[in-house]
Amino acid sequence: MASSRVIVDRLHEVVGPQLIVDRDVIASYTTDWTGRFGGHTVAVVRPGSTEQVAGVVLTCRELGVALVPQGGNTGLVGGGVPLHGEVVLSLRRLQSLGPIDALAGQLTAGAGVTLSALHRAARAAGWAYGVDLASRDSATVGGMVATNAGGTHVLRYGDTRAQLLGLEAVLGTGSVVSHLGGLVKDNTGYHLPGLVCGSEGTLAVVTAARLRLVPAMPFRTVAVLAFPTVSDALDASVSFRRSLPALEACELFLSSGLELVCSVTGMRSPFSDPHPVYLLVEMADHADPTEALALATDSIDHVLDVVVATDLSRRAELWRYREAHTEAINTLGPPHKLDVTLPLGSLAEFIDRVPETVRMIAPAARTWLFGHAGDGNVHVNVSGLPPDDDQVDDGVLRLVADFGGSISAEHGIGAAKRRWLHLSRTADEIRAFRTLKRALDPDGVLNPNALLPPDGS
Ligand code: 2HG
Ligand code: ZN
Repeated sequence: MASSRVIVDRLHEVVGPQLIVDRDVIASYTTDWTGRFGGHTVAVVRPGSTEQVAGVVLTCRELGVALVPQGGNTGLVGGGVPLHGEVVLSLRRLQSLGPIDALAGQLTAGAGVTLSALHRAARAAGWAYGVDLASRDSATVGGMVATNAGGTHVLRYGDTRAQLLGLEAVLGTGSVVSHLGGLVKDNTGYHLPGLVCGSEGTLAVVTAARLRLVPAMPFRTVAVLAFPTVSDALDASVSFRRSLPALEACELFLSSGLELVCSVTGMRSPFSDPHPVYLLVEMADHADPTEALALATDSIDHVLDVVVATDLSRRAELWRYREAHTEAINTLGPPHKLDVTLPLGSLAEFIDRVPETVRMIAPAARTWLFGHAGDGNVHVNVSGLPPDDDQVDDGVLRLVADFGGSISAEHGIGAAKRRWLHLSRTADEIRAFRTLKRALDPDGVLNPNALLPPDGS
């Protein structure tokens, strides 16, 4: 491999002053959002065009140095930070936001466009974008495509892959593949967007995406319902999904999580008395959905209490009880994050059993459970563990596999879970992954620490 001096000089030829070596500036690119994963890098490069991205990939390939593509650095599994000296390829400057095709309801967005900017652009044109998540102000289109981001609206609009009509990306060979026409029906061979989406930067660097938009819904109602048990809350979630076509989100959290959120944010609980389990439900429609939600709620058993909001600021407050879990848990130190999906029939039992599974392995650790009840995705967060001790991760992920679940619902495998990939994928599947990796990134330049288990394991 070339020396640091040569790497810096050669990359400088490609991106000029957009090469960062200043240690203080670099620090924000080398540690992930949780603080659990981080390393060092020779340089951060911030190309301003697809050609420059290709130039960076080609240069790294030629010099035998690996790179880590990075968007808003909101990843939670160590997949977007350099762990062993890789070059950081920041895509944040790819900010182009094309015009909205009002006939098709589509737009092309550069990899560096944030989710909030995408929402604003869609809204201004009378449309909406179907994916939403708490890190919307920092998460970027490129990162969301690379990780197939899910979020809170998956049960209505699907994940990022379901919005993706086309892609521009730089392969590990340095060649640019671009298919951004946005034709909804287009059976002309392999679906590269679908393949690159969720590949966590291991096959290609996403530079732009063609995205479908969804109709904007002028009326919105959010409610938080309280239940005595997880099972009751999940039964309610099934009933809402069956009876409310305008259901946009159905999110679960527990009394301990709400208490922590309130103590960290200074918010007051929405209820005068604490309850064991909460379900946040959001409806969005062309007419006011409040009545439909009230009727559906009346037919549900074991509702202990309910608060409803229709105006924007109160709705945002109710959402904050759920969305602030991540930052509240982080105040306790870097958590271990196990983002998993269970078959809906096993979700309640899994949630009941996880705290005990953790306690058996690490009696002093604390388990936090919350997530997207509507699609079976629960976020198991464990605080009070040393960053490198992964016995709890092992115990919980094996429990997930025993229940027929997936070890990653939406955050990806990253560096955090690669050694457990076999719990969710067969040996033949992993071999096929490696074959694809070799074909599109023959020299292993792209994101070597993410997704695929180390060779030989
Ligand atoms: C969420 O649903 C995010 O809020 C983050 O996926 C989950 O912090 C987490 O574990
Ligand atoms: Zn989530």
